[in-house]
Amino acid sequence: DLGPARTPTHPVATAPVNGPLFSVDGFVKEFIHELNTAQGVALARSSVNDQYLALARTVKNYLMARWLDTNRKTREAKVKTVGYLSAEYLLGRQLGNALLASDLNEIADKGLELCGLDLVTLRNQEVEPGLGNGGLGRLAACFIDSLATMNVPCIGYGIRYEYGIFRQTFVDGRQVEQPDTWLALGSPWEFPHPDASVQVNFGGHTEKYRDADGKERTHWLPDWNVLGVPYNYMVPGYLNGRVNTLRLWSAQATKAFDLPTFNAGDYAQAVRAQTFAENISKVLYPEDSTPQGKELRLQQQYFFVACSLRDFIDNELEDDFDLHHLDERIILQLNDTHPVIAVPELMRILMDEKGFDWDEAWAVTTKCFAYTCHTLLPEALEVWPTELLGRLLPRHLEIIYAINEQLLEEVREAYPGDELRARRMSIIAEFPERGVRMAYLATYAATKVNGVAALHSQLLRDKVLPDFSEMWPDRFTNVTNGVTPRRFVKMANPKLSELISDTIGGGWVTDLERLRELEPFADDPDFRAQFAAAKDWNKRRLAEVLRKRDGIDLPDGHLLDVMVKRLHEYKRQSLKLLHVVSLYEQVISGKLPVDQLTPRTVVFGAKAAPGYKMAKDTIHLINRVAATVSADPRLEGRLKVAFPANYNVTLAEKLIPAADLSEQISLAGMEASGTGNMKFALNGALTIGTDDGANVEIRELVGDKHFFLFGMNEPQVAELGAKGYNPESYYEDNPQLKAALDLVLSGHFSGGDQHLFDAVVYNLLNSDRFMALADFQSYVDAQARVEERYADTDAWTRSAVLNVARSGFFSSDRSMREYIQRIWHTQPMM
Ligand code: CR1
Repeated sequence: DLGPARTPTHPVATAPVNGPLFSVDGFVKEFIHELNTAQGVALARSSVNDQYLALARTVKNYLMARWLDTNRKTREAKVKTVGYLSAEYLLGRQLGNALLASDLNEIADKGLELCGLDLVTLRNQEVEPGLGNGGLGRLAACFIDSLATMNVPCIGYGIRYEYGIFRQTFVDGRQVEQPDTWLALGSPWEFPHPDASVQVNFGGHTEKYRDADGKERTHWLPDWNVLGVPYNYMVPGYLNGRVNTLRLWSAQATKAFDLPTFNAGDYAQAVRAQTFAENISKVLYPEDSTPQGKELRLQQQYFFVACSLRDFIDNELEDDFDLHHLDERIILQLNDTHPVIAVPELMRILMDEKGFDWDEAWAVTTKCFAYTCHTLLPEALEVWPTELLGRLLPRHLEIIYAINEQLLEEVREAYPGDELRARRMSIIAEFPERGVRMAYLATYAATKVNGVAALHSQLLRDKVLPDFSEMWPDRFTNVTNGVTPRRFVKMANPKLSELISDTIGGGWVTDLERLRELEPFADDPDFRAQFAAAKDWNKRRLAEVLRKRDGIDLPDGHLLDVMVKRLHEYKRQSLKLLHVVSLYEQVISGKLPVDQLTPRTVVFGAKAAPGYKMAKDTIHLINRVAATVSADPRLEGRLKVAFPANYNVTLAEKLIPAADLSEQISLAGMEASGTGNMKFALNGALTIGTDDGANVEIRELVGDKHFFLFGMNEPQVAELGAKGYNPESYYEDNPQLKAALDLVLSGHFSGGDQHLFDAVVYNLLNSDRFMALADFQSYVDAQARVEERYADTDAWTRSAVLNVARSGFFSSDRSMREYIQRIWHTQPMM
């Protein structure tokens, strides 16, 4: 039975084995001890950073005994572990989550007060580890939280980037990237283990030889290598005593410097190799949903995957473990194609190092991997040029060729004479250059392939991998994404959480479907009033944050309309912007009396990949519109646009609970799932959205009446595309749309410069790949329905309550349960 983890009630004044005392006094003692001995300062002389670090270490000390205990028990039980392989973990701040998981909030609050300190201030000192770009990285963080909470053994494997996702600043409205120095003020959450470093090889060539039995074998003779140093992080379950491990790898040179060169006095040259090696884990590639086919990126991918496999086989398994049964001890989940090089790496280890023959190695390998695809954009599927892959990993390329031969043989056997099909399915692409299609390799090797929402998984089968799904229909499955209710409801929305727990008890935190029990309260005016009060509190809290952080004033009593996600054309921030410009244009041209506008503040949050010109131009335009609209006295108190810089997990935790309206407006068939959409619904925002990704399931669950649907659905998009889409005709035929675009073209938002935003506007008029203009009218109409509902406060709040009550499905605990049952076949530990 994989029922949700139950909440144990532990007495508050006992100590875990070898841990500090669960009492305010015990806590204070531990905190002061950390301050004095680890920070080397007295309380009276300590900085906020000293205090934060000491607090983090104190909380860690409470979790420590449980962590060691978890590791010991898991090792002893020899159970199957989930090896989650992900190039990204967008963790968010650690302190709040650790306090929550260990039930220390109250004790810490009181203890710090006794020291004359304030917990909130210390929490705000933490710089979040932004080791991911967006949805994919945040999903990984939610999944490992759920597994720990559900008592499932898991090791998260990834890269300890020295610089995470860039810090976004705006200069004259344009995005300027700053390095993310998240380690600069100390990193109390990590445990480096240089003693457990592993070596990773690159380059060189291969040679054939005969082993003792006369069998032909292959030998890889690499020509350079680096060390991978593991850094362990705690992944605490919620109040259940389990602490899993996240193991991130940092690259180091095998030799600090070249001694002869150093002795000869050329110091810069002597450390060159070191710099080169350390570059591998230096920085996260800031691309989201589009691959960066750069050599360093492939080095990163192989680096962390090679470290992780080596680590698991050498350090997590018994010395005499028979690797023929590897699948009984691990299932390696491939989070998108980034870690797919693990497939030939495991084949290489088994054959070249452990003496398996091909069939044996393949039989094991195909049982150990499962693959999640996170995209539908064809250009987002990684294809590594064989030239590059062969130069960096010659042995792996050989193995990939051999895998491909076997695949094509199977295809030709299943579909004799269908040579076109064989060519379509080949792992090796021939155009525009010879390359390895990593998604095909993953699909062929994996036990299961899943998409991340029902619609996405369907389109994956029908459009991205149709030949594979025809040949192996049972391999394909769907697991709709989820989000952790601990961080995104309990922690981010304390007022709503309190109200929910007071109403239905606290069990919902680990059993989110229980939110259903709130449904009847949607009709209870008392409950609605408290619900609305929590929303107001969240808005005030946000206002304070934005004032301090960005100097932005949030007006009172506005509909808070929020679009936060990466800047991408397919997500259509430009459509939201056209709506804003249109409202504004109608007022200043006198077509719409300003008092007929619903008072509304539109908040954007979005980073653009530094090399993505159209995205950056869109950010510039949003900022110019925001400045113009917000400064125009004619709109005062009625329409405001805010674009706080550097949207990240920390800001999301403040923004999402405050939102009234959630913008999920991608072109249907483009957003694989979305997870922000789930967080908004769970925090009582209503969604305006297309029939795309997980929106489809949100709408089904919360009900049509409580979701503002607009736009074409996926078949209609396909039909319009096939017929030939002409965006300009929408401009010509729709005066409201025309007026909005003309206002941008007139230079109104660019100080009279009529060409500043040509790239954005003419892209919409001439190409508009994501059909924003086609959906414009429908979007505007849906926004009118939003305003109508919002005018009826009771009706709005009722819908908001029902959104919360009916969104329990979107817990990542549920996602994990589905992976466990249908893909991993692992067991929770008791
Ligand atoms: C998708 O765009 C999805 C997340 C998590 C993103 C988004 O719709 O919710 O993955 N894909 O599954 C992505 O980042 C690299 O691709």
